[in-house]
Amino acid sequence: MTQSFRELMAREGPAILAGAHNGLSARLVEDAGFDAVWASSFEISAANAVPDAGILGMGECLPIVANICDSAAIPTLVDVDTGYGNAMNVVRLVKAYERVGVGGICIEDNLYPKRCSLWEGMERTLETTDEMAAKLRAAKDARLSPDFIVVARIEALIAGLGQDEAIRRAVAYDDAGADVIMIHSTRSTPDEVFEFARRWGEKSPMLVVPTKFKEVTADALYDAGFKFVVFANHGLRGAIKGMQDAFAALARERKTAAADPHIVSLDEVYRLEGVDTFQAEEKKYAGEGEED
Ligand code: SPV
Ligand code: MG
Repeated sequence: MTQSFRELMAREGPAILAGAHNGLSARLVEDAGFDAVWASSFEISAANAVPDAGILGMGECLPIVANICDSAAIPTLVDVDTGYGNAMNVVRLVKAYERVGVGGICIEDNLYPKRCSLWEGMERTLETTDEMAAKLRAAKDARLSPDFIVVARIEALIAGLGQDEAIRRAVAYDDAGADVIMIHSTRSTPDEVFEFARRWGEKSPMLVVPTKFKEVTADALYDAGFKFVVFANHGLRGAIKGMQDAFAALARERKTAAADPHIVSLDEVYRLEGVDTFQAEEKKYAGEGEED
């Protein structure tokens, strides 16, 4: 089992992450054979029925992230949006997240409070390069383990600022100590992330989230220079569809058997939540502590 993002970086081939929003979804990410968990702000927001717009604070996300780390044996990269404030907020965040087992964080150069990058037709003003660089330096100084990685996420293409600005920011973030550069795009083809990758070369590893450019494979992205590929929100969207289908069948047919085509067995739930281990431990410790 891979324990850290550094180990993943040292390996050949793409490292593929999938999004999670709680312990159960993180376990499903691991079960499906992905290399690491992406603790997605999009998923965590949606799972709490609020928009991905910096509504949830770090204090609300921390226990969710701790549960994610506890539930999967693969590393977790946490999408921390803008870091919930300035460099000082980032210092506190890194200390708190590293303590609960997080393997790395991804900080984006949106202004706090951010607006979901996937929303269309938005005016976008980015964080200054200096302020973002300060957050990255703060994150690197605050981490305890050299294995903890800091990903710098560039929103310049989404903000319409062009490739030159994206590269200028990448250079600044790399100089500030970022371990990985994420270039984000909401185009329907990967052309602009490919162009960025060509210009960036092998200066430092790159990460990409191909939500909108759906047809490109992880292998094609790797061949274009991306080490990390994140399937960010598909587990949650699948879960919503599964719940909608199950609830619709129940509401329509008014009997529990109606849900059967849309749900897993109770045994599968028991497996995922670790009932076997629980029962073995219960047996082992049964009677302990009782008075003679
Ligand atoms: C997330 O999964 O929360 C991300 C990726 O940040 S995106 O939704 O594309 O911004
Ligand atoms: Mg996010």
